[in-house]
Parts: sequence; structure tokens; C-alpha cells
Amino acid sequence: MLDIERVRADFPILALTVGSKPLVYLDNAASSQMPNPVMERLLRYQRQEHANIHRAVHYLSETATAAYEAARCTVQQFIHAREAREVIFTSGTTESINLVMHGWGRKFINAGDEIIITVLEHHSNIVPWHMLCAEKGATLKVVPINDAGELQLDVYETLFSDRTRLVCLGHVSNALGSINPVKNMIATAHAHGVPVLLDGAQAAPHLHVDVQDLDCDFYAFSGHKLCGPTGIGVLYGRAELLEAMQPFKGGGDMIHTVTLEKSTYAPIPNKFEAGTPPIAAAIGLAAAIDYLQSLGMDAIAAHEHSLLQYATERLSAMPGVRLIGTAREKAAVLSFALQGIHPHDVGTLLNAEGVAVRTGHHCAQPLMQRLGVAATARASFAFYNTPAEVDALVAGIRSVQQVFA
Ligand code: C6P
Repeated sequence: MLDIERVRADFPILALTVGSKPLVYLDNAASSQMPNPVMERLLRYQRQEHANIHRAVHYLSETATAAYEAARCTVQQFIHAREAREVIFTSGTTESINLVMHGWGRKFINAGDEIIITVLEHHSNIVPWHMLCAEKGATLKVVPINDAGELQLDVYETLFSDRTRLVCLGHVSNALGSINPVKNMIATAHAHGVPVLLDGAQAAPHLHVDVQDLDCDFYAFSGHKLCGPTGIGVLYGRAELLEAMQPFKGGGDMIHTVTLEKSTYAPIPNKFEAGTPPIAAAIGLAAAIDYLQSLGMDAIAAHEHSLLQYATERLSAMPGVRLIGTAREKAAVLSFALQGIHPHDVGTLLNAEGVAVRTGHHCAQPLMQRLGVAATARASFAFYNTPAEVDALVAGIRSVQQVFA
């Protein structure tokens, strides 16, 4: 059990007021907030350890290098990768997926090949594959969902052919919260000899992720949804796949030798980390992981699950409120529509009550088209949210409905 009041005391931003109302921050799927220990770690780095890494023998450079490489080990242990060199630091989930597209896709996918995605994907796990298909003459095949927002696994199995080269799946849907049965889906793909990329942007902050147990080939996530800084993310890749890939960006720190005629590349992970990386942000991400692990990922998941259940019960009982996304397995995301009220008006009026939700298509336009809506309002919970904040959301929705009554 989490001591929520103690946890909240670690997050000064949660004590803000918006106008005269206490802030109720329910936009955690977009970015979660940063606790004091992470901010303190960033400050300590800037005050006492800051220098460029991997380049010099002076004290500060060695201190910064050690902290950056220790951060890689923290991520390795967090996702249970076999080796630290399987962890590549990127700017976020988007860049991680683009790295796979450029590094693996452009090398191994050819005209007539097929890539499987799902209709639930965030644009970050659609657009790079569109780009690759356009360049190579490959095609996308798409796993559909039922009306609850669950993937149709019977259809998934029929999508494989001898031209299937890659499967790209969201672990958790950002717009609906559906937790996809990725372990089984990976086993199916592997039975066809096809590697799998998981978009874990919405899973890593909420679930215990074990890349060896999942048996995935690539796993992407972002720091800023995990109580860490923006500008940092992770691509996990199986060592043999990363080694076979071509670099995505060229520059300093990713080379073995450079002559005017040609370059040879450093071993992984450096091969994929050209230029000065986001050193402070990587160290901040490790501090965020330490913080989450000090609370316990299981305790986090349990608290968020009970919030989701409570919010689902309360919103389902409200006239004029339609929940969008009712999968049996869900992370703490609640998308909803209010009858006769545009989601942008819902977001604006809730903001006037101090309640922060996201409204729009959530960078999942194909999913919105499938659901027959242009947009939704989305409340997304973190471990520091409380049942009282769910009550504030409910009260806020009532006041929105009254404005339009
Ligand atoms: N979703 C949301 O409000 P970046 O921006 O690279 O850190 O993450 C992109 C991304 C990729 N996949 C999924 C499933 C995501 O949810 C996101 C980011 C935010 O839902 C901002 S659009």
C-alpha cells in the first residue's frame, strides 16, 4: 500500500492552484510530474558533476561518464535486459521507434514485405512505418479491435504471410488504456520467425516490464511519462539485432575510426548515440526509476488500478457520460465523451475547475476513425492521484453538463 499523502509531498507541483481551485492533475499519460528526489539529482549533477562524457580524462568528465553509464545499468535492471549495451538512450519513444525504422527497417525490409501494426497505435508507431513502406514499397497490415478496444487476436493470426518482416505493437493504448496481450502476440510472431517491437510509452510507467519474460525484440519508452525529464527515452534491443542494424545518426562518439574516405562504427550502444547525448536527462531518468522502484511497481499498479475502478464506477453511473474503451485489461486511462458537448469544451471547462485532462485525438487518428469519434476527453491517473481527485473530476463533469443544460 502506498502512503499517498507522503508520496504527494514529494511532488511540489501538485500543491498548485489553478485560478482559485486546487490543481487536479489527470494528464499523466501525456507527461507525469517530477518528484523532489529527481529534481535534486538533476541539481546535484549540474552543480557537481557536469561535463561532456566519454571524451576526456579529467575528473568531471569521468564523473559524468560514470553517472551516465550507471543510468544505463539502472534502465537495464528496470526492464530486466540481459546486458547494459542493449539499452540505447534516445530523446523519447518517438525517436526510439524511428531508430528501429531507419536502423533495422531500411536495412532489412524490401519491396513486397509486410509490417503488422494495430489500429490502436499512437502516430509514433504508425508514421515511421508509413515512411518506410513508401520508400521501400512494403505494406502495412493492421490488427483490428472490438468495440471495447481489445485487439482481435483471431484476425492477428491470419495477417502473417511469408512476407511478414516485423510486428509493431503498443503495449498499452494511450487513448483507451487497453493493455494488449503482447506476450502471446510475441509468441505468435516468433512462431512465424518475425521480430516484435513494443511501444511501451504507456506501459513502462505503470506495469512491471520484463523484456526477457516478454521475449520482445525491441522495447521503446519515454522518461517524461515516468516522472523523469523530457528529452530522454530508451530503446531496448536484443544485442544481435542492434549489432546487425545500421546507425541512424552519424557523428561524434559513435565511430571506431574515420578517414576522409570512410567511417567505421563503434560497438553498441555507442553506435546509436551520435553526438553529445542528453546526459543530465539520462541521469534524471535513472533517479526517476529509483524513485518508482522505492515505491514498488506492484504497489503503483495496484493503486492505479483501484483508482481506475473507482473512476470507472463513478463515471459509468453519470447520465450523459459515455466511456470510450472498456477493455477487460486496462491501465489507468479513462477516455470519455459527454453527450452533446465537444471534447474541447469539456477540457476548457474542466480546466476552469482546476482539473487537467487531455482532449483531442491523442495522436491516434486511425483509432478515433475506427471508434467513429473525432476526439475524446481523457483522464489519465498516476500513483499520486487520489479518490478525492476522481470526485473532483466527477464534480467538474457535472458542472460542465450544467453549463450546457
Ligand atoms: N503520448 C499522450 O498524451 P514521445 O512524445 O516520443 O515521448 O512519446 C510518443 C508516444 C508514443 N507512443 C505512445 C503509446 C504514446 O502515448 C506516446 C505519447 C502522449 O498520449 C503525447 S501524444
